[in-house]
Amino acid sequence: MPLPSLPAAGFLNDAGLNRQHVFNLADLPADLVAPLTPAAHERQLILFGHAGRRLWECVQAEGIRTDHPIDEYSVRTVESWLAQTLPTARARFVFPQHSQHIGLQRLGTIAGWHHPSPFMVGIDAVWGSWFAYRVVILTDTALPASLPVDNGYPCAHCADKPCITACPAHALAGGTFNLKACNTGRLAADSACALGCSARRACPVGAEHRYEDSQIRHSAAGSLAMIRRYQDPAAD
Ligand code: B12
Repeated sequence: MPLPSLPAAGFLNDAGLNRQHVFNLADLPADLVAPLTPAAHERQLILFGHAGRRLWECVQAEGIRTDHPIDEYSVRTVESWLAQTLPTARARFVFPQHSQHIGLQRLGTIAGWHHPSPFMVGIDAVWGSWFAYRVVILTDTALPASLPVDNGYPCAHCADKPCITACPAHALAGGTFNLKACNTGRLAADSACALGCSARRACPVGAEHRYEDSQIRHSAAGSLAMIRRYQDPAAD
């Protein structure tokens, strides 16, 4: 039996937002929902993600003119989808606007998308770690809730774990991810991974979906800037 999909999912897939999941707010853990302070009429949460290279191709085709082209493109795309598909729905964007307040990987776990890789970016057997969460909206809709889509956890069968040895900061060597070592390694003057995680790149799973180098550099520059702000909040 085909899984229920969002109306006009083809529009989103073509635009690179090729992962979507509808949750009923009432079915989600209360502590995940609470920071979003849903209004009484908001009954569903729709998560939009991208996997693979298509999104960046679309972003580049529109032209990169600001510091946050992926977020802006993704929001515009979901706005167009809403206008075409659910014109009477009331929808509120809660991500990317409030990114610190929503556990995206927890949502991804419930959707079946997320399994933790040794380097903590989510992974599955089809896309590898080459996917991310782009937009979350709360709506007053009554769409069919999505069923989890779980492509499997490849690290469970990976004997070599090349990600662990590829990390120049040895952040994965101790059996758990050492975020401090990761950050220190990325901030080092001669860092090999400031603008692209060597562990993520070494993972063979879903290698055909690996982002183009310009996307890797773009996203890594964003997280590097975030790390610099953590270390020196006065830097802004
Ligand atoms: C803060 C943050 C960071 C911080 C530190 C992470 C941390 N936990 O302290 C920094 C700036 C270092 C960072 C780096 C990166 N991040 Co980041 N980050 C976030 C953010 C905004 C919040 C995470 C968080 O703390 N949530 C609060 C907790 C309570 O939420 P949670 O879901 O319950 O907790 C999970 C995560 O925190 C995770 N976790 C714990 N420690 C770490 C450490 C790292 C490095 C990561 C990635 C995850 C992670 O495990 C928890 C259980 O699943 C999320 C977006 C979001 N709103 O979720 C992205 C997010 C986790 N990051 C993401 C990515 C892609 C990256 C980078 C690869 C970006 C890049 N290209 O450089 C790097 C990865 C670092 C590496 N290994 O190379 C993606 C992961 C996508 C996926 N497939 O899973 C997310 C989900 C953003 C998105 N829009 O999709 N990140």
